[in-house]
Amino acid sequence: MKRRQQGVALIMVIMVVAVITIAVAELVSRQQVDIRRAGNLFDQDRAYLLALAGEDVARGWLVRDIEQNTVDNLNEVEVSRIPRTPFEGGFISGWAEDMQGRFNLNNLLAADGSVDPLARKRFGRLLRLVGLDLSAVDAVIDWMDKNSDELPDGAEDSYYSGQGYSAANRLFTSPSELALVKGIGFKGYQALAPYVSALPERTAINVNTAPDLVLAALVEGFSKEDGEELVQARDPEPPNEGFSSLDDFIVLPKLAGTDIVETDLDIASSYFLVTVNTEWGRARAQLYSLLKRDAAKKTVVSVMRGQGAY
Ligand SMILES: [Ca+2]
Ligand SMILES: [Ca+2]
Repeated sequence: MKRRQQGVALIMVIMVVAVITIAVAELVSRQQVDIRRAGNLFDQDRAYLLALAGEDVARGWLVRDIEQNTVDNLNEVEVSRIPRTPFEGGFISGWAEDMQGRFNLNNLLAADGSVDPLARKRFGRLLRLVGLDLSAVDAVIDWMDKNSDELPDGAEDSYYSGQGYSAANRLFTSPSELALVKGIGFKGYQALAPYVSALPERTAINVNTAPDLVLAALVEGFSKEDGEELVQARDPEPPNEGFSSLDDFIVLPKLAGTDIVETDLDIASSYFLVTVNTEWGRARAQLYSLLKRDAAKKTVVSVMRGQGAY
């Protein structure tokens, strides 16, 4: 009897020890998960802060640039590129893009809300150059204008409510909104994406940084090949320093006898999109920052930041 009781007591002791061992093991493993999680969060924070530091570097570069010259060209944009470089204990890479080398969607409306005829013409040509239908211009304007009156080929809430959303009826905050617009859609947006921007005010197109299709869209009847010829005339060989005056562009033989006008064209820019990629420990971050440079005050501010897509 006594021996039996001893046996039971021994089994109970073994069970208690087992339970304690399991509990401790679980506690330790949970603690390790917590430590790792905290470490990941710390790494993510550092990666993001490092990306913000990259944005600061870009701001400094833009200020130095405006102190040195009043022209912006592709050579400057190229030299601003930072390859993957160790920085403050992590890695950083980044580049700037001139957002005024693109067609600013928000130029389609004048300050008083009326349609800008020149911008409308240029955007219509750009649509055709990327293979979209000209009729989508009306839909893009309806998307932005405050009213709900449909233009002939346009679309307002009566159309979009069937898609489950409404027209923005305000200026574009991101070109990606184009994916929602009638006649454009996601594929159309992808085709237009390298050539359009959505800046918070009306801007000129910088002919020094504009790619072939944006230049071709400035002239009635011009094809992609004509645009390529303009790029070739601007930057015959590296360094691609472009034109030092807008006149030098306008007087190109290629443009003689065309309907080109100087309105809303320039050789300098105020808006740049900076993309910064960083790594810290196990974390990575990508930051997009739309920077606005004030040439007179020599200041640069971030007007929009994002971690998804511009
Ligand atoms: Ca410059
Ligand atoms: Ca509208």
